Amino acid sequence: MSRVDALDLGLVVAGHGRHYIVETPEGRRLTCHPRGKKSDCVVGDRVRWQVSGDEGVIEGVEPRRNLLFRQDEWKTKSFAANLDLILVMVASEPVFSESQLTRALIAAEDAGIEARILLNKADLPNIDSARDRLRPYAAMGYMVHEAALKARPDEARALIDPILAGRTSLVLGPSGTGKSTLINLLAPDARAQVGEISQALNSGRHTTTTTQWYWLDASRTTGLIDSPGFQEFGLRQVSAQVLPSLMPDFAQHAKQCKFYNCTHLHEPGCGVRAALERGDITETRYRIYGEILHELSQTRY
Ligand SMILES: Nc1nc2c(ncn2[C@@H]2O[C@H](COP(=O)(O)OP(=O)(O)O)[C@@H](O)[C@H]2O)c(=O)[nH]1
Ligand SMILES: [Mg+2]
Ligand SMILES: [Zn+2]
Repeated sequence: MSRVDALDLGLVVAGHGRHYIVETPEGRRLTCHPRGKKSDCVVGDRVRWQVSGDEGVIEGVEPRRNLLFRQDEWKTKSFAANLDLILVMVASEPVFSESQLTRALIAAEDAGIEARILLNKADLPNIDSARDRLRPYAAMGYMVHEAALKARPDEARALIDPILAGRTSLVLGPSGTGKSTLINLLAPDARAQVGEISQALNSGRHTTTTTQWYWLDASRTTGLIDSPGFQEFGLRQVSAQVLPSLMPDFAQHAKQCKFYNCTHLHEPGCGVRAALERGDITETRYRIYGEILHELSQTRY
């Protein structure tokens, strides 16, 4: 057993800058600081730590099962690690961006994590157009669920509880879609769980500016992670060649392409463009593919 293996195990439940909140197996929470760059960690990480005064020092991070992150030209932003499910939330209002949705789904595919879509605010009149825009995502194989978290909370719980039970899930989505409403519905003691501590980490600000872990059950088997909204969702971690394989509607039709290295932009005998002509791939998805491919083909200096 190495020196680090002999240390206590903990779960990272919140983080901000170089401060982390680590939870012990007994459920005690304490502020920890990483020792050196090597112990940089994210929410969901299992870490080895030891006491240092009334705080803790993180000495090492256990190997990760997976890591969800986004990467633009200059920086990498990690969402969380060791996830079973990514719940991408959208709503009938505000109108959601299919580009953001697609990017989140691609990042999940790339990280090897199951993703589902949750459409909220089913009580509002705009629901029909939101539903229409999500139909292609269901057709390409994603589970698409619909709820009215605020208007019909009991019904929403009955739908969502079994999906999350016993797993670690990350909620992702633009602000205003109902992420906090979901957390407060499923974790009624949400404030008590991380509130005070994150208040300290956030220096008193009220909106979600850090990623936070909530337990949904007393036996602490079901974890739900809330993350702050984001503007950009860079996918620089993905190589241009594998991009179509991370988009299920493209992957399916790319098998028919004449050239194995088809970019689906202008080659003859392209199965993807044939599917686009038939309407089996939507104009929107094809446009988003082109935009992401273009980003990934930019030279980095
Ligand atoms: N009409 C309607 N409004 C909702 C529903 N769920 C949440 N909201 C409202 O949408 C707004 C944003 O919700 P919030 O949970 O703060 O979203 P967040 O920014 O994703 O955390 C709030 O005013 C909520 O009351 C719903 O099912 N129907
Ligand atoms: Mg919120
Ligand atoms: Zn092609």
